Amino acid sequence: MRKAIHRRIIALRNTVWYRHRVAARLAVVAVAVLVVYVAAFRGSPEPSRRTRAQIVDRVQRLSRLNKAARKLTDSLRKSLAHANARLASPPSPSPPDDVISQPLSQQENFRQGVLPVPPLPLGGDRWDGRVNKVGGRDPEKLEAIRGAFRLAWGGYSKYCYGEDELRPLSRTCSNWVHMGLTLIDSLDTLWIMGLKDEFHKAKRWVANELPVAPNEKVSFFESTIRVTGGLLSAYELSGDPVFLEKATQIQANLDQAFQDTEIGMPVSEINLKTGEGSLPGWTGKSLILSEIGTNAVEMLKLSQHTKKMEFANYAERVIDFLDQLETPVKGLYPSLISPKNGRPTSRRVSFGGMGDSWYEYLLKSWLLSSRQVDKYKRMYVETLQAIKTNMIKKSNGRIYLPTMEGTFTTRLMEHLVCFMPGLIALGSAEGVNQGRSAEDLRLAEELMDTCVEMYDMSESKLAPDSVRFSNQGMVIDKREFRLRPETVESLFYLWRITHKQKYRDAAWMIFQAMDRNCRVAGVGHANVKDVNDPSQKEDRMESFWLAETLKYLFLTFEDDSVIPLNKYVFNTEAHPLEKIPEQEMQVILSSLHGA
Ligand code: DMJ
Repeated sequence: MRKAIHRRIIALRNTVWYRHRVAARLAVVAVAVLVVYVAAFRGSPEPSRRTRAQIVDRVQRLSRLNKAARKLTDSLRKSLAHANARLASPPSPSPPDDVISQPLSQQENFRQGVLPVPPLPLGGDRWDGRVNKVGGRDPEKLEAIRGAFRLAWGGYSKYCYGEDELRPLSRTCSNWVHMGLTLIDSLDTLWIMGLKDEFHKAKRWVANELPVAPNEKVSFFESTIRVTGGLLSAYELSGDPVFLEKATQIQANLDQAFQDTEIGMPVSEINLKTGEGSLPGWTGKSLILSEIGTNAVEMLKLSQHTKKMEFANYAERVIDFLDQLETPVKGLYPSLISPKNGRPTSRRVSFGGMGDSWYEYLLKSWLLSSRQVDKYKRMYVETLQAIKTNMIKKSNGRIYLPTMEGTFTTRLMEHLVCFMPGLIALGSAEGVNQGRSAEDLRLAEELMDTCVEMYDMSESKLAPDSVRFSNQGMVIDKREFRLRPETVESLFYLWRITHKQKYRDAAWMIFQAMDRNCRVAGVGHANVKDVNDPSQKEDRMESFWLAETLKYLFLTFEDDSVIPLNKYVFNTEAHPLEKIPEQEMQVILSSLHGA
């Protein structure tokens, strides 16, 4: 009896459970049908009048939509999983094949004492002050900059391969150095950007077609920094001796320029075949400071690699001559000098045109010599001191470095001067001015702000070639933008030295303005005639656009270990050259000083 009652209870429970389960299922199905129904007829004015065929059609469409949504969800889920995995273990920075890179430990050395990095700026930081601890690469920006380079290189290759420069608007070519200037100037950029095929093709041109003694008058200065500098850098990066061979022949021909003045300084222009030299009429046949004084980096390198000491000898001759020149302020040199008696023929002092790279090479020769030549360091520090006490001016809260005429400072500053923030920052990171590194870095950063402001002030966000400072602040002087590198060069140094994000941000803003306003579709980039009306272009793309501007921009977004600053010195045309090892430098020095 008890058993029977128990069985009855079980049966009843099962029935209830079953009924409830069925009811629950039925309820789920009913709700689903309701949802589909509501979805299908949402927005329909009169659902009751729909035909059966319409309903079937709507249900089919909904099921298709459902499938697509499922696919989308799946792919989103996959991307999310991928992104999470990447976040969990970020890829180590990997430079493209063939790029010169150093192990991270060297980068650490730079920070930890081989190059004593000064304390970060103590004040005056008007930007956001974010500091990145590591200078990893930014692949997206690198690709954009490489794209701009490819465009310009492509246009040059298509229309002017082996000639000096491309005129991008008319798609014609110009020659003034007669040695394939853009090709030579671009060699190391091709290498650094990993454009191997283009590099090897260009190397064949150098080996087979580069003229080393064209029967033309060429600029001693421009050929030294662009052609010799470019070939030397290509030699060191690739190790191919053909580059060194050509650089040696060309510089030997250029050095005939030293024979043509009474005081033994090089003339402006020299015919590489006949050795005939000349001086420019517009200077009243005077020598230009930057033209005679910018060759120590290339000459020391040539002597190191060829063991021929006449190159280093010429450089030493120039430096000694300028070192003993009597000037009103120690460390500031006249822009023009008589080739007959070596006296100043102008009282103009400038860190822009006619002066700039002479000062640059004082610090860079010292660094290149692995700090072996005190004279270079002393002269650089004298210059830095003179700038601080005699030249830096302030206008509306911004500092600037104007040109001086005698003892008067003008209110003009050229874009060319904007390499100075980078140079001063480099000297500060290297501790050239003992005990004053932080002060120097602050000066560099403030001047950098002014140079960036020169871009920010115009409608196109391109900088004019020069600005004037009035009581109202900075105004445009020369309206054109010439694809010049100086500001992005300095941003590169300041980024590498401080890792403040603001420097990369500024470089990116400037790159975008350059590419947007100067691009000539399918051909390259052209100068802009008026930074407030960039539609007006000049038919010119100078070789430094590929050699310097795009290279510095690229390196700003590369990892610090690509062309690391503790190993390389950039010549004034942005050609990286390895610091000369101490022992090899001693060989050069003992030969120079007859020991
Ligand atoms: C470059 O050829 C070099 O940087 C040179 O020292 C001065 N200026 C131009 C680019 O503006």
